[in-house]
Amino acid sequence: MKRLLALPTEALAKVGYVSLIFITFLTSASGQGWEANPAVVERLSKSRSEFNYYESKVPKYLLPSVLANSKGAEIAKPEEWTKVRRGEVLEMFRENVFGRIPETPYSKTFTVVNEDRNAMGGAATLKQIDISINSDGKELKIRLTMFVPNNVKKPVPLFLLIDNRGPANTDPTRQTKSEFWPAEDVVARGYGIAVFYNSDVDPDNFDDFKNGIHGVLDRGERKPDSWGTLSAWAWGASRCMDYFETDKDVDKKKVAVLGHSRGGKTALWAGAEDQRFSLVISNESGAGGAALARRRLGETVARINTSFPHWFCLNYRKYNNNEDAMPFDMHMLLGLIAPRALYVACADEDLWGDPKGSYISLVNALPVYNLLKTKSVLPEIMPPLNTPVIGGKVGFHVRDGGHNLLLKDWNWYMDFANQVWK
Ligand code: GTR
Repeated sequence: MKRLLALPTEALAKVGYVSLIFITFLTSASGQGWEANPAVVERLSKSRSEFNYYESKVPKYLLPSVLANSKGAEIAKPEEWTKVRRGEVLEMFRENVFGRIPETPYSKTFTVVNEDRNAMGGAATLKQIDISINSDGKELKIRLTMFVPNNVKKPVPLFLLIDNRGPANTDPTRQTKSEFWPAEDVVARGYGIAVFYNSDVDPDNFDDFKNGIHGVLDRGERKPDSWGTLSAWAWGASRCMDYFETDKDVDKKKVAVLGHSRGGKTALWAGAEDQRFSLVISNESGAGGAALARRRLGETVARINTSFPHWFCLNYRKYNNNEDAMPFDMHMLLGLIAPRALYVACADEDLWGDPKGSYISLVNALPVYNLLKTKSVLPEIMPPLNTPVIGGKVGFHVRDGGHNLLLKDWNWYMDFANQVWK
């Protein structure tokens, strides 16, 4: 088990991180928290021998401080974060990881194409909305599907899923049901639930950015910081939020954005770019999401940029096999969600997504929460398997089993929402 300690500047100066004030230094300690199952470590190591799954082989690393400003000074006042530092960190992620959204003007319309007040046997109202984006004669349509519980006070808090698994998981007729989007269970707890299909916004393959929203909004040559596909999906989540702002059934102060895996990375970026989301949920987001890149456990920066060349901006490739040169790490992406609610979840057998690296990342985002006076504390030792931990505005769990989004995860998210939205 690891402990988290902060060390002062001198140590950083030695390795050239002169502008950084605090680091996280990992030392050994013992505890009762979650540890990777050695049999799973063995199995995964055999199947992907070029990647590291052993905790003992995680290299030593230094984390940049989320609270040090560009001149190296540690900020101490909430307004220094909200007025200066937050913008600097956001820019770092735009410039180096997800890319910048183009400023091309567009128009937008919402069309309710179907409304059924008697869905789910009368328990909910189904609404299907086409969000149409138009620019220079080109059009993109995002199909938003949502259920709002009928027998509760309006407006309702709502969960928006970024669906990366296809419409089969989100059947509006409810003939096919899936734990990935458990609409009946969410409605039964008094929440609204919504979904859009990520490929409506941008197809999930390398098409040289010709299709989807890139085909509609991109102009001229691509630049090293032009937006990638994850950024496009996050932008799509914001267009759904635009719609919620017009729907009297939805409590716009209580909208959660949630995604699994590549959708989890996207949910984090959507929450960073768009502060209207008051709760952000990252389900097994791993590399390019909640997991610290510097640990190089499971999926690495080089691997993700190679397997998925369309996900990030070109600049992210500067950090292929070069993680220690990053002026940021993923704890700083999590810090961008503060002071809003944030839940990070992992799965026991999903070591590709580095559960421990995701927890350490979350712990290292907490200085922002505490600076912003939203007291949020997590134990240094990871919580045991299937034991959610909530510390103020942040939550975390490691669920048993493999890489998936299940009802068990959703139930813990709703428990968390009950607390942070009460
Ligand atoms: C994997 C990828 C992960 C994760 C996952 C998913 O192949 O390496 O980063 O995004 O796909 O989205 O299911």
